Amino acid sequence: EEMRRLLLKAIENNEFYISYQEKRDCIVGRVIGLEALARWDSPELGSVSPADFVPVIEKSNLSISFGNMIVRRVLDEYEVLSKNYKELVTVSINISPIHLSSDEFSGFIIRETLNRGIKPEQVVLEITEDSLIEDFEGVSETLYTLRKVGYKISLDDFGTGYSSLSYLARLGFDELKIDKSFIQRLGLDDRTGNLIRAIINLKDTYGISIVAEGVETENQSKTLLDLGCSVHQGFLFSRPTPLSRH
Ligand code: G
Ligand code: G
Ligand code: MN
Ligand code: NA
Repeated sequence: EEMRRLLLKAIENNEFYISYQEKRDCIVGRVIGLEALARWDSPELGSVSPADFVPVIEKSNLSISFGNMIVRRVLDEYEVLSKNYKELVTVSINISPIHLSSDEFSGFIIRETLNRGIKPEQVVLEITEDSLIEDFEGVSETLYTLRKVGYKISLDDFGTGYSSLSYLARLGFDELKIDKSFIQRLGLDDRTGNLIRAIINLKDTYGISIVAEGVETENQSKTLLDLGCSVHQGFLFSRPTPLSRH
């Protein structure tokens, strides 16, 4: 269809840019990471949200070329960033299920990272549960390889799938991001608080760090701190913005 044709052209003509959102440790009081979020400025359609174009990419066989392009762009920008920042922050990249499960993925990202002199330890790969459903064996092997090299693996949108806990037990993760839908219900009912507390308890069981995303109010931030979650991401602290403004 039309959007597919425009996306193909957009990948060729570089119509994308990257916005970065800060991830803040509220106890230490500093930014510890940046999440890269793709943005598309289409000459024909104007600015299109990834919530709208990423699904079309996935359905159009463009996941790998798009994903590779994003990885290269983010690592190029990170190479510059890490020279300017005195305190090094990590960079998080959203990896689509199709991209992650392609045979070339681990070789590709390792090469692109090391070629730029970037340490894999500084790179966080955000994946969703969907990645694990199709080809669990293949993806878990890829994740094992990547973690051994030093990459941090983050399970994004945690709580929105239906079998997250079994994946946590079977795979090694470094980070878990509580989906913003839970954060938005915080304080509105008791259940949500209890659920978030249970998620935060996984920190010790699995030795992972817990990130709350979609934190918009001081109240949410304070409640999360009381519950034992100190790493927050959301509009309260940072709107996604291009690197030149970080
Ligand atoms: O940035 P937010 O604007 O609206 O993003 C909407 C959705 O698009 C989120 O689920 C986010 O994870 C996803 N997304 C944003 N950037 C990328 C990207 O570079 N790659 C992939 N696969 N998904 C992305
Ligand atoms: O799926 P993923 O978690 O990667 O997507 C992050 C999405 O959340 C992006 O669309 C980003 O723009 C959005 N986002 C980030 N912070 C906030 C926030 O505080 N509130 C809301 N509503 N959305 C947010
Ligand atoms: Mn994400
Ligand atoms: Na998320």
